[in-house]
Amino acid sequence: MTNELKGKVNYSVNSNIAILEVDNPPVNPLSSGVRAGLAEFIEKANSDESVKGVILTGAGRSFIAGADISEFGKSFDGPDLNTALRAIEFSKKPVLAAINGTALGGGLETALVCNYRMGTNKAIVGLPEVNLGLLPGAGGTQRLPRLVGPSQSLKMMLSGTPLSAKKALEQGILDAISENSLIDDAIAFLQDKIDLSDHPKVRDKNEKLLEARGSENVLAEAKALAAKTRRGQFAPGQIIACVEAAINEDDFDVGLKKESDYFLECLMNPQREAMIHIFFGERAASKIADIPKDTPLMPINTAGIVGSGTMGGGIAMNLANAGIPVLILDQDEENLERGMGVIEKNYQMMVDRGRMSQDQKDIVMGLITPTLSYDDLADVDMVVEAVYENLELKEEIFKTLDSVTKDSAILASNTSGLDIDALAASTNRPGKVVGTHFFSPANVMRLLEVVRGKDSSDETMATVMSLGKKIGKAAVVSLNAPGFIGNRMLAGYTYQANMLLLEGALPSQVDNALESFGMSMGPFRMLDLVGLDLGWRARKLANIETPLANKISDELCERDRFGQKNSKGFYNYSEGSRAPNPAPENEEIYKEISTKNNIQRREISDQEIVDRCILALVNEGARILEEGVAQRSGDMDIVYINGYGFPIWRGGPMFYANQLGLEEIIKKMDIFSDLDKEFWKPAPLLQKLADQSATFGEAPAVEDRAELLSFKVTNMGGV
Ligand code: 3H9
Repeated sequence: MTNELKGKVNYSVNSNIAILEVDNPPVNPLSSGVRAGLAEFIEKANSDESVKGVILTGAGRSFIAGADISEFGKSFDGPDLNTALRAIEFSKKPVLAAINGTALGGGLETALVCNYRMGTNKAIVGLPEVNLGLLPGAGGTQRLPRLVGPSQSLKMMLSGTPLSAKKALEQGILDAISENSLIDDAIAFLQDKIDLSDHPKVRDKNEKLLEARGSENVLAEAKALAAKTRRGQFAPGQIIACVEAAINEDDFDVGLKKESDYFLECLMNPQREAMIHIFFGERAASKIADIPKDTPLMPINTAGIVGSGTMGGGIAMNLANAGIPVLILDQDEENLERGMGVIEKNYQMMVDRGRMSQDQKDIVMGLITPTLSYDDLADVDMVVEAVYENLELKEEIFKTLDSVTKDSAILASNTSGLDIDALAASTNRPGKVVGTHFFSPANVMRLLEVVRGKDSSDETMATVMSLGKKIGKAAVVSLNAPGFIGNRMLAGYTYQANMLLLEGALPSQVDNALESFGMSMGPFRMLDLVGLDLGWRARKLANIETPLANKISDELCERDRFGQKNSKGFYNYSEGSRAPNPAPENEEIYKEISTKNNIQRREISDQEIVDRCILALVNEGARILEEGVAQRSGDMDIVYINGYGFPIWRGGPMFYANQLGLEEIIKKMDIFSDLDKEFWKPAPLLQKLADQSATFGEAPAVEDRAELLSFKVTNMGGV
């Protein structure tokens, strides 16, 4: 085996069975050395007279995590995957896949060319390629429908959601589950089969496909599912076309060839690059540049939540779902009861929809304990304060928490913008104070901004980032600066959306243009959902003059139009429905405000709407990057995709800007500067990178940025 190849396969023989162990830590992707090793050692096993069968397994915690994602879009070394898999499928001796952990994508496809499959009860199998803008291109679209039927296989491939070992056994993907030593059980299983004259091959199982032939239902249902859950994405249609070929082609290899052609089309599609950027971006975001990888983590075995409202309840569910016992505290008994009721109702909804069993619900509910007393928090490892946004109140709570909890406990604030350093200053443990900005509903939204105060210790940051991963969040670090990352970028986006209304567009045009671009919800539907009255009330309370862009929403509030909560805002809503209907009665308001402010109304193109709103995100993103508030441009992509409904297949706003070209962005901004010179001034970093024909990915490392731009990274004092 040559040294340049990545990963390897270990070969040994036990009781006349050759054992091929994929060894490519940490998760055993099918890199060049693995493909070469599989081809070489299957050949070796076949040519060794004493060997009667072959077991294929993985070293460490994973079986095989799929193709090596870092190879896509590049030239690669060694044999291609399908050559290696063909060697396994046509092995003269029976092959059993002993699935010791995750078998995903090409990993499951490798198992599907084996004659038999056995898993441990921790095994997980799935075809998640759709999440990378791809389809299972190593036979998965042809073999999985043969085992589980086309309908179930389409559900698996379009959702990308893996199955547990138990479910995989029920579905016929696994032949057996090992309860003891996997390799011993696998050897015994194979010994039993060795004398059979023939060993099953998935490619020969046609019954389930023939049953579906001639019926349009399966494909129509899949198309409806893809339209609903994967709007704008290219790969789902290709997956459906592959399964259609599996159903209708008599010759397995013709279906396989079609799969290969459709795979290539996905590979060449820009969505693939964008979605793989997000895959690696999410993993990069979890690392903090200046914190050593081996920083010790503090164990979080128990947690407390202060505040049993919507956010507190959602955060409690996150922790309980990850098996962490939570005490949820509220000082008002009625609130607490109501909060527990909401949590129970949310879980019940999951049971009713088949997403959770009654037993699982009982377990998670058993992990959430309500309390009215701070004293009960004495022994928890971490507390997340989740009361409403009021600095004095939060400071009071932090003081109390500091006095009642053990010294080692981490104190986190769920805030969308308050100063973490001020909260830290109200305690005697500033190193253990951190911001955890969850997004609503916290039990659903994946984004978690972890806010690093000036004193937050390495251990605290590393522990909270690791907890974020444990509870299934996409965690991104933000410095403690006004608006953190997401909301600071959002301000310019909604500003432009509002200005577009004053210049002649209607809410439905702005929303439709941005939804066609791929945003999950246009800005006015979003504002109606959040409630227009929050900002209006805050401005009134603080006696702040309404900025131009907020004049429309303030005027709507003056007329009792608060958004969905009272069925009228930018849109009208029928009783009990969230579907927006036009509100022609508002048009006079837009026109009046335009006239009062000397704004000429005109026809506005959809392209201008998209450019102005999205480039506003990009320009603010560039400032956030140069100030070091975000560590890397990809972090902002993760924020926007997981917290603000930006389409994953466009790779996030900063990746989108790179694709468009930063010079092009500057040109467009230059045209818009006729409308508003100040707003459209390019961020210095954006200008600099555009001048160098570079991308945001090439921005200087966070520690070098300040010097480069003569910008002092000290302005992190919060709001
Ligand atoms: C495919 O198979 C196409 C075929 O159908 C057709 C081919 C012709 N490749 O996530 P983690 C890295 S497409 C390369 O933190 P976990 C990852 O970047 C593939 N690298 O661990 C990270 O690196 P770093 C279909 C990979 O325990 C490190 O491993 N398969 C790959 O939380 C640890 O990863 C998938 O989509 C890979 N395939 O989760 C599965 N996978 O330490 C993708 C991981 O430098 N993988 N890395 O940041 C996963 O979903 C999770 O990694 C897994 C483990 C659940 C396996």
